Amino acid sequence: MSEPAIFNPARETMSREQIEQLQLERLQATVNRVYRNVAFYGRRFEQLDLAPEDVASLADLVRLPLTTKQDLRDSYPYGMFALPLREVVRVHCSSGTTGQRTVVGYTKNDLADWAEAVARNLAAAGVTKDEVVQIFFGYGLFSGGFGFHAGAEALGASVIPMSSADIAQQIEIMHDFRTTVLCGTPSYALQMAEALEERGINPNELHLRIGVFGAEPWSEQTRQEIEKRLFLQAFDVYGLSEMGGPGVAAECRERCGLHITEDFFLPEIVAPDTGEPLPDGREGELVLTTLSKEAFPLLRYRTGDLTSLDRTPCACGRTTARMARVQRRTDDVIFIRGSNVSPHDIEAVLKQIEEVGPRYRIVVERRGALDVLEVQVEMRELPDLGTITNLERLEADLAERLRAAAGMRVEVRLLEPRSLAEVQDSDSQVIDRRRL
Ligand code: DLL
Repeated sequence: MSEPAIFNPARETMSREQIEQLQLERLQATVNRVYRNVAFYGRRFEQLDLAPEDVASLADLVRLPLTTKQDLRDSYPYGMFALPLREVVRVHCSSGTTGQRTVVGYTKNDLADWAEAVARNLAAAGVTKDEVVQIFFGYGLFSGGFGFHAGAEALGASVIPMSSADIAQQIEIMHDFRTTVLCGTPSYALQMAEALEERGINPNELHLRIGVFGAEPWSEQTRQEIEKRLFLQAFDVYGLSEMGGPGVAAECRERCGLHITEDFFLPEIVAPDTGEPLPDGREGELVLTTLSKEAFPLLRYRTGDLTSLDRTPCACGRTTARMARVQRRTDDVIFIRGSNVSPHDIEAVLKQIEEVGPRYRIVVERRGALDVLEVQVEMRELPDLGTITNLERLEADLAERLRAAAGMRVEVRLLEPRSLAEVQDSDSQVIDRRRL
């Protein structure tokens, strides 16, 4: 077996001055590109009375406009692309909701950079070309499967593109093909561990060594549980579709924060309420600027993820900034079955139906091996006893509309009028009963 190595030492072990010089050059190029080619940014620069030449140092970053998810939604589908579609060779979308997708484009160069970034992430976890890598992130509009696929191939590993095949198949392949590395969501990894136990398969019979898990928050306790039950070492990997997908940051074998691929992404932390920059070590909202993207460059994108930065060198030899593991968001996005569901989208559906409201609750539960999303909503009036069929019809109609909005089956529970009256406005509408 070859020793785990730094995939691109020239990029991952630069001095702070070198990193910052490269970031400044790339930031200036990006600013020029979006100013000229993306109408949204052209307008923002005008409003702020800002010209691309005003970015003379990294300290000028804070003068640039922030970009929000809503800005991306408003420009659906291609409004934020900086190049004509002719140059775009791939698109992916943010996962989950079908109503409010955001679309991300890639040029050939963007795809090559993406593969490099994920290859670095995998190498940081100790993955080498000798590994058999089973990828159970979904392949499709979601960026996870394709991103890991390209990264693992760039590393030279042997890739098994399982995508979201069922657990029985995953286990059969893992066993027969002697899989050594698993890549997927931690929640699905836990379900695999349970399935192994149910089938009486001892993980000793498998060849697993390393798990690279992400796309949703998971705790240290979950990590320990997965490691104990699958006989592997588990590493956290972070990304988001707006930045192209996975490849933004990942843990090395020291597991003391996630190394950011800083030549591709410029990180900042801001106060979620005011947008004011916060110093290293302070927790706040992660804001990212793309530094190499051709098709879909973004300035100061508000990720909604809460974390902190550490720019001190790491014992692994990498000098790139590290971010703390993301455990919370600034909003109530629910991570369920590999998708992200926003309570806003649920609420938008409920508001369209006059018989229900105003108060509602979203309850997430684990039932057997399945995570279930239930929407409990008050009825405006108590229906007559004779209208059971109408009630059933209402429930079915609501379930169908919510399924379309959430991109998955949603259970509906109609509640008596005012039964949620005691719920305070400040209370979260989301009750997550799963063990995270
Ligand atoms: O989840 C991209 C990805 C694929 C990342 C595979 C890692 C591995 P989205 O569907 O756009 O993209 O979801 C992005 O998921 O803003 C975080 O809130 C959350 N998230 C992603 N990774 C982690 C993680 C992909 N390791 C959103 N820990 C992000 C906690 C994570 N949250």
